[in-house]
Amino acid sequence: MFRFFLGFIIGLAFAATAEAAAIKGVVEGGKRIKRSPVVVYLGDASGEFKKPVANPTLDQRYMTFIPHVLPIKTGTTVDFLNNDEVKHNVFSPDHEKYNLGTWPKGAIKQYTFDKKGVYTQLCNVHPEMESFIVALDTPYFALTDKDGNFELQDVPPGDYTIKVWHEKLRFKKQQIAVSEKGAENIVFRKQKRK
Ligand SMILES: [Cu+2]
Repeated sequence: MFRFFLGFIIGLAFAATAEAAAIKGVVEGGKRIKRSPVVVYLGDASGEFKKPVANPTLDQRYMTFIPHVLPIKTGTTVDFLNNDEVKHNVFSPDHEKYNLGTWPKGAIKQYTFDKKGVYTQLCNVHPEMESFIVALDTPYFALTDKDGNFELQDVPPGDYTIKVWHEKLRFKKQQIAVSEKGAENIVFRKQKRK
């Protein structure tokens, strides 16, 4: 009886995971991807999606922004936290443009990204500081690891356009079919210069 019950539970678990699966692949970009990761994402998704439990943070630490690239779903509020002994400023020259001011260690400012797009983050005290917030109209996105590998999780089966964003490199979008088992070996190759 217990075995039967256990089998039933495992069966349920499988049924639950079969509804959404992972898309795995690699972006071939060499050293540039080691320096700055790629955002991999699916084309615009409609529907209601859960907001992250906690706001993602863009740290100002060691005289730099951490992380260098922060993908978010539109509607997300980002916390900008100064962790350095010096004051930092945060502004973006992109889209609606904003300047959050200049603040000391331990203080947080916030900004909510309602429009999709790439927002360059800069500090007017330290011109070498730069990072990117990528606001997307989809909850299906991931950053590549240092070797360019990515995994988009919990994607429902269907046909999608999969795209990538990198601060320097450009890649062609692809049409992919995602089954209940997901999709594997999606490869983005660097575009040859004409
Ligand atoms: Cu600064």
